[in-house]
Amino acid sequence: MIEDDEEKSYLIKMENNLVNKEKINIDDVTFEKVMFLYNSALKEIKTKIDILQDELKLFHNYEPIEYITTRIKKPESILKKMERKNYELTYENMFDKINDIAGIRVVCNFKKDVYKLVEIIEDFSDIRILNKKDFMKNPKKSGYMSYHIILEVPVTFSTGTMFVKVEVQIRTLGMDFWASIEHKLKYKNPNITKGDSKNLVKYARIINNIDDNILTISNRIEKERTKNNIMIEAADSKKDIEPNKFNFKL
Ligand code: 0O2
Repeated sequence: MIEDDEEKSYLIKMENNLVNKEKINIDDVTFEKVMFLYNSALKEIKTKIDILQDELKLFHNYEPIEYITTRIKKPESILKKMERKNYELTYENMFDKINDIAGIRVVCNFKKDVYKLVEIIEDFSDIRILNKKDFMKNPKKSGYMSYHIILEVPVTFSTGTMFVKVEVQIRTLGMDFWASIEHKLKYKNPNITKGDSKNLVKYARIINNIDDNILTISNRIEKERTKNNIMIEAADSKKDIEPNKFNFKL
């Protein structure tokens, strides 16, 4: 395992002239190189989750993922977030404190799928989990629900391997619908009225109820299917012990 200090010095070496306290300049080549690191990390995690999706389908007949999206935070948004949080605009702070420069969103059908995927991702042997936030059990005041994992993925370059941070957001279709709309209408919009804000919280609760009801239906269907399969298997095994007249030999 590469130690933290070793990693940082590796990064500094890789960036050549990137020194800890250097101020961020989004127009220079250093910034471009740093963003290359995050882009590479995003490709790595996307490939892992694509492979997981294929494996679950092929080997376990399980299709929990509806769709996956990825995005790299815009340079201006990185700076804005750092300013909002009162961080000095250095590359060091950008690496250490901004967790969602590379982001992947995994959208599932049911709440139970979200938790299943969290479990599976936690077990990926080559990633490092830094933090988990369950905004499904503890929704934000805004009504926002989702499961966030901040992790580091290993990215291998010609000169060595580096761990780079990615934020993984896992949520249901309903939560994603709400978050996308709310992001456009309210998130970071100071002009929204109190009434509209309240309504958005109300809609988040309604969507959560729908998610719960749909989960109940899905669990019932699943239970029924399992019961039927058990009955079919039992009937099949009964057939096996009956003498088969076509194969019966004296
Ligand atoms: P954008 O524009 O989506 O990129 P941290 O420093 O890691 O402890 P952080 O990153 O400040 O905490 O906040 P948090 O709460 O973990 O949120 C990370 C991301 O979740 C946000 O990134 C949003 O994408 C999403 N998010 C959080 N709260 C809300 C919300 O109320 N509504 C919506 N629609 N999305 C939310 P950014 O960088 O803030 O925004």
